[in-house]
Amino acid sequence: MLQSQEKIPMGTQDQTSQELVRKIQNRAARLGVIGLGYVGLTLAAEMAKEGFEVTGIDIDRKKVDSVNSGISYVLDVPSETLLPLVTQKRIKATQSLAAIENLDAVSICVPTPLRKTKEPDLSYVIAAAEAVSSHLQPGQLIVVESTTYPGTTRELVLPILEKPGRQVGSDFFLAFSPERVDPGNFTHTTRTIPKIIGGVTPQCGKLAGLLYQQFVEKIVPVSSPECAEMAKLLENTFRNVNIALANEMAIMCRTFGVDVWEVIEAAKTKPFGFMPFYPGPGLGGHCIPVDPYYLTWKARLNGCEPRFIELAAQINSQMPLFTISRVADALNERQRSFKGSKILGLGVAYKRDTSDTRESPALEVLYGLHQKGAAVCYSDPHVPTIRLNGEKTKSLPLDPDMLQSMDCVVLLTDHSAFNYQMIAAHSQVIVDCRNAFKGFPRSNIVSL
Ligand code: SAJ
Repeated sequence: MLQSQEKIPMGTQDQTSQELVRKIQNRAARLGVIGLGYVGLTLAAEMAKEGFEVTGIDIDRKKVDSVNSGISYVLDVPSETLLPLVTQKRIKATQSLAAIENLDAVSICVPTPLRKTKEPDLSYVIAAAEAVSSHLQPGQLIVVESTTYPGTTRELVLPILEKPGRQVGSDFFLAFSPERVDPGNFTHTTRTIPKIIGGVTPQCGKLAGLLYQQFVEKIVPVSSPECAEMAKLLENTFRNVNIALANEMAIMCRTFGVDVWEVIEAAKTKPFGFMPFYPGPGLGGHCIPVDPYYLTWKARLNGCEPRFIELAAQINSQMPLFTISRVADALNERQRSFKGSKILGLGVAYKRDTSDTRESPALEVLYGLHQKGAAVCYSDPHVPTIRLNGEKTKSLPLDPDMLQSMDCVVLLTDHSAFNYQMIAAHSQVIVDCRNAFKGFPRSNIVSL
């Protein structure tokens, strides 16, 4: 049971709110999560661990069946945690949107990707809002968690829910609370990461805060959903532009003949006013490269021109090409060209110790090397197969002979599982995009 932090004062409560407050406080509230990805399933598990009965709703039959079998497909929710919650009937999953009618609160955790035009794709949020609207019951609390531009909750979701003459703040309650899951981060979890909550009305915010404080250690109430939406975009845009700065430093250090990693380690010794970010082969994942475009798209609609954020995106997106140029330098030193060279990519996931390859810059580097005529292969202990220029390609096991047969090895994602000693000992030359070979003899290491 969570230690009760300062309770959210509920103020004057109408009958509907009082009923919901009572159900939340005695764990009788039936909770729902729409979208059982790495955010939704993790959230459902935290709710269930606190004693709530949770219904997960997803369009993907495989996810629904896997959850109902107690088999997890999300790194942060081990099956050993999920199975007992399912057998105790604390969690169940369904594809049926009608299940919403039997719930007291619903959290929407669906993807917010980009279209090919780099514009926001809110089709999943709209579909979820429409599903909720067609099954909405009096007094239900709806919380949107999907990362999106400021105004989405009030301008897009609210009208869908109010459509048939319902009134927010009395007939139903609506808030925005950004997900902040960092996949694979077992230090900061859904339970321990402070949760920002902005209600469309004060009562909406209080009810959402009361619900979430049952299974999240710290609630951060803000005055509006727009503030909550903007805070999340600030967090991730901050990360994006600082990574771009690290990448630009890498490009500049190359021209000065200075090791950018040594520069960053030195700068890190400043005990205040500095926060280290690191260069890499580019920006991957479905958040950091994506979220700033939600902000810039909305800003332009409001007449702002976010040049700084746009420039950061340009710098980050040129890093795969910069990485390829470093491979060219490494081959050139050995009188080799791309054509006729065998190149091994180490790590294709978008970041360390994950199997997720969405927006992975490593794939862009491998595609680019292939286009230049190199014979390209890869090894990633977390990613068994990828499509490389339309061909299904398998991850290769690493061994000394295989490494020695490669003209160049490119370390793209620094998984913990790699045997760095063996790789360094048996590779002709390594282009190290992640400073993974820090401290190794430099004779066959080429840094980004
Ligand atoms: N990266 C760099 N240099 C860095 C840090 C990251 O090149 O110094 C790259 C990574 O290799 C990766 C990409 O940026 O390709 C994104 O990295 P990430 O660590 O931000 O990973 P995400 O996107 O899975 O998780 C982030 C969260 N990460 C952290 O706060 C550490 C957080 O920003 C959000 O909670 C989450 O996205 C989200 O869902 O919004």
